[in-house]
Amino acid sequence: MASSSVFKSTSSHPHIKRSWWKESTVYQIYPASFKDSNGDGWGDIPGIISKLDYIKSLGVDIVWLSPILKSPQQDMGYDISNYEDVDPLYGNMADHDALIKGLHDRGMKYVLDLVVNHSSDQHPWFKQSRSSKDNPFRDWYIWRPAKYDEDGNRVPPNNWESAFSGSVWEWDEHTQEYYMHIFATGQPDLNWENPKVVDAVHKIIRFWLDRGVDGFRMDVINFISKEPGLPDGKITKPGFLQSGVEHFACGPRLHEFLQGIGKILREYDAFSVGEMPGVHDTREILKGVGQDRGELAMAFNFDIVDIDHAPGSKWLPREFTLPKLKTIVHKWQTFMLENGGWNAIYMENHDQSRTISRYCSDDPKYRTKCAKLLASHLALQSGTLFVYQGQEWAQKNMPKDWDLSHYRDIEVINHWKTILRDHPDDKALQQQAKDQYWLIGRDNARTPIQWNDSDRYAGWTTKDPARPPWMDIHPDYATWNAEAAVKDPNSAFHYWRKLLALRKSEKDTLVYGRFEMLDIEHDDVCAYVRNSDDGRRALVIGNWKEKEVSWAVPKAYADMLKREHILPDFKNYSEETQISTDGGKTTITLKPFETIVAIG
Ligand code: TEU
Repeated sequence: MASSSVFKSTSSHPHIKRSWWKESTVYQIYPASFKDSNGDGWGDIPGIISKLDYIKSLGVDIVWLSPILKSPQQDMGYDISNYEDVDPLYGNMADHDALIKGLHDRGMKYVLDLVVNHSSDQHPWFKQSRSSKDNPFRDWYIWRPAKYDEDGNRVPPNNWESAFSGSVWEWDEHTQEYYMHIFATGQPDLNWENPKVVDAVHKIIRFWLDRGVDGFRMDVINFISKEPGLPDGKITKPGFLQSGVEHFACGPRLHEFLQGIGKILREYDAFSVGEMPGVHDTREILKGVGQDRGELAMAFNFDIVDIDHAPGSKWLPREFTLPKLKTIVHKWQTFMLENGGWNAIYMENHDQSRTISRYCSDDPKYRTKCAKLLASHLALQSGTLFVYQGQEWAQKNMPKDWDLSHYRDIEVINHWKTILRDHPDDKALQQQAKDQYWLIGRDNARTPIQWNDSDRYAGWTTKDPARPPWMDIHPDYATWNAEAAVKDPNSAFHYWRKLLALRKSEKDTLVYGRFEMLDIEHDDVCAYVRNSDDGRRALVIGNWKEKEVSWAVPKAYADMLKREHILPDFKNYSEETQISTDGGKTTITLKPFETIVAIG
């Protein structure tokens, strides 16, 4: 880490090409939890259509839906059994066409979640593949014979650990081989070494682009190329199973495959964002998102969302510190701007918990203040901005006192079974796991959207629904809901709305401008500066702690704290911010979770 207190990006960065998708804000919807229009207890496409004006009023440009295609829902639709049809849970193709039209009529674009590292085990391809070793579809998936230990016991082909259930290898009695599934047993990995699989995926991409889809979010797209030979993962923990991610994240043919996809996307000027877990090397990600690479437009990296758990184990806590976060933000902001790449900037999604609970405070006293602090922190960085459903009105994590009966996620449910099996008497470990499920578990992002206080289901479903919501409604819905936020001019909703407008009006500075992280070692304050090529600057300062903090403002930026530069819309306290200058030194004293933005 550099020793100076001011991290300057290098003097100039390559001319960053301008694109509509760089200046856009994406709103992510988790369809199962967004709005239930028919009272079956499950969100659906007509429910989303009923809220398009609400979404438009926030000022977003693109809507990304988590999967709505045919699926047995073992992993909430990330296990697809028909890539060219909508699951009846969500509606039908006519509903989907109506959604696309509804978005286009409102000047918004639509992004589909493309899950092609794996399919569902209920997909006809896999049913064929597992039927016999000489079936034409056998090689569409990754099958391997068993190995045997010195005692003649059958063992899996390697030691890779699945994200959801033990080994990545599932034994198939019928054909006496294992098949690979990096995720659930119902999510067999497709074999991208087979050109027929590549052709089939290209056909799916064209099918949806021709149907009016404007682009794709690509699920774990950096997993599609595995290292030949599928070697054992390095030993980093006791026992047989090891991560192995070094052998399946960003494998040797990834960029060849991405260039094949990129060629099709370019024909349609389509949007693309790749999800790239398990890789923290900026240069590797740049190969996928460099503006002249012809692969993807941008990628989600996992440095920030992996910050508060141990490497390789989501359920072993690791201390979150602000300097760690600032180092990561600095790394990705400066690197991509200086190297012609592009960031997807996000902090929440359907796999991550609610940021006000995770990093700041969701106490009613600070809930909106923290939501605004985090909104300014994220929205004023360079990159394409992603806002997740509920984040715009300060949704928080599930109640801490909710027991595991409220959790639905296969990841938590399977992990808890493992804990009880392997550590039946270790109450401390069991409590640590439950604490981590609450802090960072995916269920926190999946509680039904609280629309209003009209009934016990927060207006999420119909009156007297045939079935209750598939997940419990957060009990604070009467006070905290989308409609109350829209009515309240001081809500996080309107703060986000104004931030998105500011990004557009100040795009030279906020979207394309250079980035400088200030005072990266400071434990409590995160402050950064944006600089446009013509010298217009933005200064974003936030106190991330529940205490008053005084911070020495670097001389080069003290003048930006003059009253005329501070934007009143982006303060989260009504009182004037305390700024003092003594002997040429400027100090700002920030109340708990106070943030300010200055531009000039
Ligand atoms: O997630 C893949 C992924 O690596 C991380 O999000 C994380 O490993 C996962 O949430 C388990 O901790 C994508 C989807 O976003 C996720 O919802 C799916 O479960 C997963 O792929 C499999 O398709």
